[in-house]
Amino acid sequence: MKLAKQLRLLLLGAPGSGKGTQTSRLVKAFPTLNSLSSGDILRAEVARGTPLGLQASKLIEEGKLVPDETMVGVIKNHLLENDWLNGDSSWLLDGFPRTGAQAKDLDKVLHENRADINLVVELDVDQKKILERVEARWIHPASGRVYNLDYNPPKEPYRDDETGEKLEKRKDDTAEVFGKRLDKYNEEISSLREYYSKKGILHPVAGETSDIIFPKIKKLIEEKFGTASEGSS
Ligand code: G5P
Ligand code: MG
Repeated sequence: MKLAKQLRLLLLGAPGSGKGTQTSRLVKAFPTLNSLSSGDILRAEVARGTPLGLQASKLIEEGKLVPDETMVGVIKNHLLENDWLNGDSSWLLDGFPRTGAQAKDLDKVLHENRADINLVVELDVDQKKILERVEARWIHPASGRVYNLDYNPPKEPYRDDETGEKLEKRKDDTAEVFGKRLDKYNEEISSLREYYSKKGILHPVAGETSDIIFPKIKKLIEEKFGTASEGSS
């Protein structure tokens, strides 16, 4: 489906709430929508052993946040490199911003480029249920594709559906680190909620599973941004 207006969307949600899962489904449903995941970007830097990767790897493994200034610079560079820092592109950010300071700094950069955020979706999932999700998660690091042994298992056990490459566990998907990540999320989310609800663009979307949440987000986007059939202007 083609969007009638450019969409610049933030996906907020606790660790394991399904941000990555919704991102994959949304980019499939709306092919002009691009996506950036701050966690995937950082994990790629860790895998490449870059200076940022070295800095981030310890923080990620301890369930701590990478400093705001570093993160804002990373996302800004990715938007620039992809030529998305303008009013003509549609994209969604998964996992960024996650502090009030990141949100304000991002807005400054976007506003200067006439690319203000126009929708923020907060995934509202029962936090008691998500530890078991991340314990059963396996990822394909090169693409960011996410699997779950119970919910969406790979076609071949522990192998990526598209490349056949081996899947890996994330080092921060242990009960101990997950607890720290969740605490950090709960500490930061109220300032983000307040910030975006004052702007009138925050939409919490609740559901027990990602299958229930996805059609609600899709409908919200269709209502607010309209759709045009492929090929029409
Ligand atoms: P990340 O990578 O952004 P988190 O903690 O925010 O990590 P995470 O863990 O990636 O978020 P998610 O993307 O919200 O979770 O969830 P997901 O992967 O889609 O789903 C989780 C699992 O559940 C998967 O196995 C999926 O298949 C399954 N699943 C989905 N839906 C359902 C369902 O309905 N039912 C069931 N049973 N299963 C389901 O950030 C990692 C680290 O990077 C740093 C931080 O250190 C952070 O901890 N970082 C930043 N630091 C500072 N600022 C930032 N902006 C940063 N961004 C990242
Ligand atoms: Mg994710």
